[in-house]
Amino acid sequence: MKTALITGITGQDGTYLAEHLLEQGYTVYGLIRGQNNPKREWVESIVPDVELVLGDLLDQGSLIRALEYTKPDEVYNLAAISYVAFSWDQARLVGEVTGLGVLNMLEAVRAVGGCGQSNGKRSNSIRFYQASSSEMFGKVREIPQDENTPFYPRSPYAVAKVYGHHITVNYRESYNLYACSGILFNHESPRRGLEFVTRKISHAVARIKLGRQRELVLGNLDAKRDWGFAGDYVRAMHLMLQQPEPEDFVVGTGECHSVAEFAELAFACVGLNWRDYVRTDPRFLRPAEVERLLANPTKARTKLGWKPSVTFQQLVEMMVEADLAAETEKLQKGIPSK
Ligand code: NDP
Ligand code: GDR
Repeated sequence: MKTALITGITGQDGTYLAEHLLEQGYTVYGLIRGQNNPKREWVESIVPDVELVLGDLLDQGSLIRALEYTKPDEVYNLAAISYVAFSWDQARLVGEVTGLGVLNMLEAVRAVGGCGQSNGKRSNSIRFYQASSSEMFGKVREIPQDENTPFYPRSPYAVAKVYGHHITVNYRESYNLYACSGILFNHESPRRGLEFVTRKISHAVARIKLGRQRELVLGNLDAKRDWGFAGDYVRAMHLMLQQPEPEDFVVGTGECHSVAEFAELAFACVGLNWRDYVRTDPRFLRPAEVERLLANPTKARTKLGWKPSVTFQQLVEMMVEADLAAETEKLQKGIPSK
């Protein structure tokens, strides 16, 4: 019986990972921040068996206390400010949370796990997973991207993630920590935040179909992403920490599609033509864009035995169906449109 602590439990990936670990027989704790986090109830409704402990990546003492209380075998550091567009507005905060927050957690792991010198012997029993991102490849140096592709971050978020990645590798090499960086490409689901383009689209499609919204305003329709299903990606996170030695892995589908393609498919799911409803507005364009990301997930496939189970088409359908069901329920209950 193993114990895991997940930071970022209120985010998209947190509950999927918790569900997966509970299925594997783990005792699971989730780190939650704030004195009255509005997402607490939502998390408790999905994973009631997860105990929530207070903590914030910016407050190292709280991280140490969380580790002392939960005594985890594995720490999954999913917490971050993860919305790329927002990272230009509050670049310093994003640097502190998404970048230096990783250092805070690694130092807490060292302190609590009693990690010693880099003398070849691993004296810290805690295994650490860092949620790194394909955004680190940014203005890509090669296509597709794998574990050896150089980084070229294009946003304050991506710059912070590059720091998080390198400090994880550095602590592994300096202190012989069992620490892995999972370089995950975009993964989506009905639990995705509404600020991200896929969910913004599926949510709008449902509302337009039900007559609750007139149009959908987007930014760059030509951006291409390697989109997979979040439920598949959390399996890869877990597999990484089960390897004999800690390593970094790229996780993606090896297929990429444009924002326009996602919108076209999503509207088609409800029998509508996307061109009748989508318009673009420059206010959704980014100061520096990542045009195209495509994973080469060969290492994850061969070493972890990981492969995705949900296709792009199935992902779009799953998201539209979930939003349609939720919006229909709201309509039936007379919950006002917003
Ligand atoms: P979300 O944005 O949905 O969730 C982010 C989580 O971080 C939330 O639980 C949030 O809590 C928490 N958080 C934010 N600030 C702090 C803080 N100061 N202290 C503690 N917790 C904090 O992200 P996802 O679930 O989509 O992604 C999980 C991780 O994986 C993130 O690090 C993201 O950057 C990374 N990633 C995601 C990819 C994706 O496609 N989803 C791809 C590659 C990497 P609260 O609710 O309180 O704000
Ligand atoms: P991304 O996801 O930046 O890849 O980061 P997002 O869904 O925000 O954008 C994907 C692409 O769509 C374009 N786009 C729009 N994006 C948003 N959010 N809203 C719009 O209206 C819109 N119109 C077009 C964007 O310009 C972009 O090219 C996600 C996050 O989960 C990160 O935390 C994670 O690290 C990466 O995926 C991998």
